[in-house]
Amino acid sequence: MNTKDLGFNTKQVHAGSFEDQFGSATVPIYQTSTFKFKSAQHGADCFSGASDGYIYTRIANPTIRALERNIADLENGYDGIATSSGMSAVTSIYFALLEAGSHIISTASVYGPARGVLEQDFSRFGVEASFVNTSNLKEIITSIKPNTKVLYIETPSNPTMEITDIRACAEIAKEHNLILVVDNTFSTPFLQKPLDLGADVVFHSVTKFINGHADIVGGIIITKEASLYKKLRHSMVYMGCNMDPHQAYMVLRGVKTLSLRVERNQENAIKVARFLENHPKIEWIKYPGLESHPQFELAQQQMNGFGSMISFGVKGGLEAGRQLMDNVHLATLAVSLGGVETLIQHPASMTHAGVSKDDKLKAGITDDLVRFSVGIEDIKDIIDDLTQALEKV
Ligand code: LCS
Repeated sequence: MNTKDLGFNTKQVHAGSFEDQFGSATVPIYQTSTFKFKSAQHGADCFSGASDGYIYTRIANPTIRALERNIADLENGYDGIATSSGMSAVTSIYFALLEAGSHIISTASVYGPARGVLEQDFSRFGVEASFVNTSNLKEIITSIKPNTKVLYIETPSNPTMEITDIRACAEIAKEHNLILVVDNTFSTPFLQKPLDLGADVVFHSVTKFINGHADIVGGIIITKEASLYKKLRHSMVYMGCNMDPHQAYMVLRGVKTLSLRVERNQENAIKVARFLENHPKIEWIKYPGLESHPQFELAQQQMNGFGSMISFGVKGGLEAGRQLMDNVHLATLAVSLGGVETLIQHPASMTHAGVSKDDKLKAGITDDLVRFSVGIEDIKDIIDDLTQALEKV
């Protein structure tokens, strides 16, 4: 179905779907590792590209292709590449776009392992990386070197909730011949479309909002045009980072309600943010939808909503934050984010534990930072839970 000119809600339900021989109303799970050729010539044609038939599930599979086309449509991109996890999307991107002697500039407070794999692993192959506060464009510009190939940003960033100006980064990237990659996991294409703002590549941990039900891990990469798509698909296929058909089916089911969930997530989030902002036991709070957020105006310009991730510190620091996390009942004390359920976690000792103490502080990941992913439950219940837990602090 051609959904290019249809609205977002229509696209999320229908984009990428196709008719099969039985008239299935949803895209079935093509649980097969390999596909039968009609003849030896057909097999050879599939491999040479003369025919576009399916060959082998690591390379492509109908269920996975339906998901890839769906999210590519939602992001206004050329095409998509689904991966086994968000991290395999990250490593496929690094593998495709970097080489020995090249340099990448990245947001300092990116998801911990996206930083760790550059520092600990890609460094062994001669790749250099600088981690800067990408919210400050001057820091990006002064970090550019003759060998810089990629500008990689996460906005809002995990877990500091800092916003980077995507359009300005696209201009910098164009001027210096860099590829601009945006991790759009926190916003989803419903709230932010990096490719429309000038990015070359956008990706997601679909584990989060896109699937939305905390029951699978996965990733997806979308490019603006064909040549980067080919490079990235090659990288995914050769590293074996493919998604599985069953995973793709689950994500296809999840994405159909993306906008409905995100609307409710963020309707609750602003109420939680205002509650915390006014609570006497809260030291500080960072949510892009609050006027107190340093980039509130930029967030309004480049996002269609502020999402549902909140970071805050409890008065009394780490110990007080621990007491809060140990006393919530409705919110689940667990990593991950972007699901229908409310989650709470402590980045310094959990998701970002692999980042050195010094680098954590430079990136703004303080010991007292508590991260809250607001779910779609009744707002009264979420706030009652926080109220009773804060009373015990
Ligand atoms: N990008 C962002 C912004 C993320 O938050 C994560 C995971 C990834 C990439 C990697 O995706 P994955 O391989 O897990 O699908 N973030 C997590 C978090 O904050 N808690 O647990 C995982």
